[in-house]
Amino acid sequence: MRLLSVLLVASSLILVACGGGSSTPTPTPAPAADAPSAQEVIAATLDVAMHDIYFGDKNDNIANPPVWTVTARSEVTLNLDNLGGLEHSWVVVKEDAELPMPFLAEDHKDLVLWSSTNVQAGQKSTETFTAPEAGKYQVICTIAGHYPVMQGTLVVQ
Ligand SMILES: [Cu+2]
Repeated sequence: MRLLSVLLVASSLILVACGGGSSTPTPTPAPAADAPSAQEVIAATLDVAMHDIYFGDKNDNIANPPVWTVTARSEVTLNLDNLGGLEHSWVVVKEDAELPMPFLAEDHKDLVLWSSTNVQAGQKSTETFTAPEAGKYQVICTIAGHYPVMQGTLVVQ
């Protein structure tokens, strides 16, 4: 008997809830005039130090490649700072590419997704590119002999 009354109370509550919901339909909010477009891109800035011959702070790019993280399809501003005495580049390799050794820039253009200019010794270069789809991409310096000791990872989220 007690169970029945609990059920009756519960079902009447459900009825009230349903009745209230159907009599007051949820209003559809009008779209705001300044709503961001679906095409809006997120800007990101990567600061990359180049040395002879490694990226970042330590000459251990093979064991411990520096990781740069950006958002998929965002506009990336890349600030390259060549602190070395040789020229260097920052080149994103296609996701599924297997890199040959030695890597020769002229012979292996088909493996490249995006390439910076070659930054001369002691120079800086600011460049922009659109981040690819989400994934993990190898980044290498394509100056002859610099890969594999000069490399990093671009993580796109
Ligand atoms: Cu290099």
